[in-house]
Amino acid sequence: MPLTPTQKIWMDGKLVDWDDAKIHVLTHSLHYGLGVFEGIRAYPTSAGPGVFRLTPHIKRLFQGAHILGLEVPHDEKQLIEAVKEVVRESGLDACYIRPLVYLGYGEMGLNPIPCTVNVAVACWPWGAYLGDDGIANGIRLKVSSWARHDPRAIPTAAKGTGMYVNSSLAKVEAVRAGYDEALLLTTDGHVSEGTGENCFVVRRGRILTPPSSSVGALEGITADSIRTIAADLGYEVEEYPLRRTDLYMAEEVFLTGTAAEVVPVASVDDRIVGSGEPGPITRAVQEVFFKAVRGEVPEYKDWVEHVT
Ligand code: PPE
Repeated sequence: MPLTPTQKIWMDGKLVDWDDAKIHVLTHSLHYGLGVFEGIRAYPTSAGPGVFRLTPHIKRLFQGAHILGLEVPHDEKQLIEAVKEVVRESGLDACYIRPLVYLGYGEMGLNPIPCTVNVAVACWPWGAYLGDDGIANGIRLKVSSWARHDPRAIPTAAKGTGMYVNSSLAKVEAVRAGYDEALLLTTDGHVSEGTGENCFVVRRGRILTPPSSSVGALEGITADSIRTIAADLGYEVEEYPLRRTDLYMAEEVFLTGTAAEVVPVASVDDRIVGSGEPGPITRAVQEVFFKAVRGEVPEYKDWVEHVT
């Protein structure tokens, strides 16, 4: 999706003009993929732009850096402020925010220990990641021929930059075959996650989701919000080791993520899910979610962190 520039990007403590936010071609992370990032959204609220669950996103960024052995030269508070500053400067009330921790210029070779750690925070307007029609009517999902990373090979609990080679391979395969999104299985055939989304399945009225830790899925912050919303609506969400055929037999399937938000799945591998229309549970959680992000649900007001 093409980028629409905004005013400023925060780089290592300073705001720089969008066009000046440049790095050297010998930047370490560009070659070896060792870095960590976040995806966060701001939504319009009655009190100006509100960043959805900003603190948990920044905490996960630091956790990921810790897992990958990267020492971030700022603290959580500074990066929370950096996000707010970038959103304020943009003048936007809805945007996608991308903090990035990467290894900078000055060293080469696989040992990252001597490298400098740099941090950038950018934001830009980003519409529905899987399309407005996807959110309204559901997407076509394809189980990928690529397996999800084995957590013994790469730490899937970190949102590491280089790990997204796996997601991009799956995404390209699905899109070229005419689908909207790919769903990755573990090497032993359990449902893991989408290329950038967690997966939920409704079977016999129960909401099931794979246990993140054992299937190499990211512990999604949107998924966490959906679990709370579902529980408050009276649905129990159970962690369950789902198989591919559980997707085929499901009454409803939906994906969650910051970029994707909450997206119904209309079909999996060309098999219609339920009636083919977004199901009642998907609709119910979607409705509350889109109100919550705008600060319109009193119980979830704390999820919205204002920038002024
Ligand atoms: N799994 C993966 C692999 C993933 O990348 C994301 C977020 C999630 C699950 C959901 O996590 P959360 O956003 O906390 O609910 N993917 C981000 C990057 C997408 C991109 O295209 O870039 C995102 O949604 O911002």
